[in-house]
Amino acid sequence: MSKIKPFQTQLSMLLLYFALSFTIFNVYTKAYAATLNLTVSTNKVIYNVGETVTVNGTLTINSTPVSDGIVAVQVIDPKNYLHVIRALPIGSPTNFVIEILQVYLSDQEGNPKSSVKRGTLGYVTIIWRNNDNADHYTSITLYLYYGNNQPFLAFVPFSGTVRAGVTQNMTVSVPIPSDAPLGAAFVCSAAFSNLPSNNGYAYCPEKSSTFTITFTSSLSTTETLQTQNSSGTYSINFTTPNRGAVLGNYTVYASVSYQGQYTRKTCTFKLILVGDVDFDGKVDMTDVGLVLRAYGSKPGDPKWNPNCDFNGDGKIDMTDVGIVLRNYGNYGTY
Ligand SMILES: [Ca+2]
Ligand SMILES: [Ca+2]
Repeated sequence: MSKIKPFQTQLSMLLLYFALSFTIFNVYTKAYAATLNLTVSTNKVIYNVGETVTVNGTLTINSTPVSDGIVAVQVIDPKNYLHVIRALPIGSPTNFVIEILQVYLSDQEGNPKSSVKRGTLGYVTIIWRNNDNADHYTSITLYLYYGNNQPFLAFVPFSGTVRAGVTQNMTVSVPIPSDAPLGAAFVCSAAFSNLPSNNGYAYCPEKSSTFTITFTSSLSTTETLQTQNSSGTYSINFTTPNRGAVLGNYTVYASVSYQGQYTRKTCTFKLILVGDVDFDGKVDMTDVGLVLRAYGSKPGDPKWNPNCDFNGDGKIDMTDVGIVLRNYGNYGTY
């Protein structure tokens, strides 16, 4: 028995050494090297009008998926207008400094409504609260999109200081386009320290509700929706309209404030009008004519027009004619 003891002592010393160094290492990484890592990307770099853009990314701290974060995602169109603004829960975040309590379609006085006629002015009421015992500068956002996933309105109806413990509400008008698709639509609101493009972050996950865009007045129910994302990842998507989109380079911002650290990442994508040979913003008979004129040509030929080679295979053939015909009638603005 006594012969084994030195070995046991050595072993326990060794274990103690490992335990100590492991603890010191952990303290060290927590205090000095907690690396917050946010990624953002789109599933494609170039989209044709009518395609769906998917933005996704990950949020980790020390390579571990975050289970209680909020990622802000903002998309700016080529004319620098707000296109999409979201605040996505990563896992199950709690304890929000500023919180959206409700957002819903309403009348001008803030009474809930379930439907609005297209081509008229609708109203949206937002209620938010400062849960903290300090004042906070806040930007409240509104983002509306159709049931077909096309964004149609994104703006900041309120920016200012929200006093400690105070609940505020606001009713704002939202023009419903006369060409709006009938049926379900969605309104979404979140509270930010500032927009991600201005180095801000989301205070809370968004709240959203659904309403109906009608041809004439009718009734339907309004339900509140809550976005869910699993730990460490987020994803949103939106569809670009094939008629009336702003063409060019879009910028996507993603930001997060987590455990005292702030990080922001950006990526870009381009929206193009496939089939628009003369770049006048519409695919019409002129473009079909230009493709037919260049038909059968390859680089170097007098008839060759690189703008007509939509699939980039170095020849203008039936495939390119098919592409211009398939996109016929689409339009957008450069
Ligand atoms: Ca054209
Ligand atoms: Ca071709």
